[in-house]
Amino acid sequence: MVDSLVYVNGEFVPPSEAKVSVLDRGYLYGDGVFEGIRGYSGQIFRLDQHLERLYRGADAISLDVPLPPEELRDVILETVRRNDLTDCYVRVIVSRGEGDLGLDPRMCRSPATVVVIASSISLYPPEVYQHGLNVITCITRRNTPTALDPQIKSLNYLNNILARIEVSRAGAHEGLMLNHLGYVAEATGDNVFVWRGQHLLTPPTHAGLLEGITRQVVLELAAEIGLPFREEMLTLYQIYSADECFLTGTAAEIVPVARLDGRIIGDGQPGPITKRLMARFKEVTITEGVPVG
Ligand code: PXG
Repeated sequence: MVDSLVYVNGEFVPPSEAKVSVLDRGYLYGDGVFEGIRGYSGQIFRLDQHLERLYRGADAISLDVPLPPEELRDVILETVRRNDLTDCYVRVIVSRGEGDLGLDPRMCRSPATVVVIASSISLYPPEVYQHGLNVITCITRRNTPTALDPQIKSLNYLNNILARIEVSRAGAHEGLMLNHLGYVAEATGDNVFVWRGQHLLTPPTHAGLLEGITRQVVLELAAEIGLPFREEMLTLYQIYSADECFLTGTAAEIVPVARLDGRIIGDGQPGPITKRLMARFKEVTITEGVPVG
């Protein structure tokens, strides 16, 4: 981040000068939404889907993004360009802006704050892509959609962070989160898939999960390859006894799961279906995308 530039409300500034007010409601209340987007070989992967999710989330919390999607799209491309990055991780943050204390968003006196950071990310050590993740089931349940819908990628990530703390304490790589009924929802920052009974299965959105862009890509790849797939409520039993399991996310990409709660999944190595999807995903990420220019 030494020579990097960050976009803050219409300006590109060095990170040390990129400042947001302590009275911004993103800071005070987690009042805002964000996106994590990846660029590969000078192209931004699934940019329009990320933008659509961001604007939908903003709409869900009655937040007006002060610039239209086409302009924010240009800002994202410009931020990547100015940082001279070919492979990157872009973080877009829209918070409600500065205002007087008090929950009512009408306390807000300024337009929403828009920040774009172009950097890099690595969630897990590189060897897990060859050998698989060690995953635990977290005690912390995923937010219930009737309270705060996980489909909104809001600045309130404490639910996920509490689960992530359990993961670190257990010395594991990642944590599986169940919904309030005990069905599998997702991992702390990734979606979950299993291959069992010759079907690819993943929980439906109403299980209480973020509808991942990578999850969508994997479903498209499954259709393309001709793998039968279904969205289905999953219990822990269906993961423990799966032939293969993997997680998906923009930061994680596709990452195999070797163990869950100490139980070996399949033969404990990335399986043929997982490997096939990983290989095809790699091809897709370097061929499609919006050129940074
Ligand atoms: N579930 C949750 C809760 C997430 O936050 C995903 C699934 C995967 O979605 P995508 O659209 O990326 O396939 C996410 C992704 C970060 C960061 O620091 C963001 C996520 C996960 C981990 C880190 O920007 N979001």
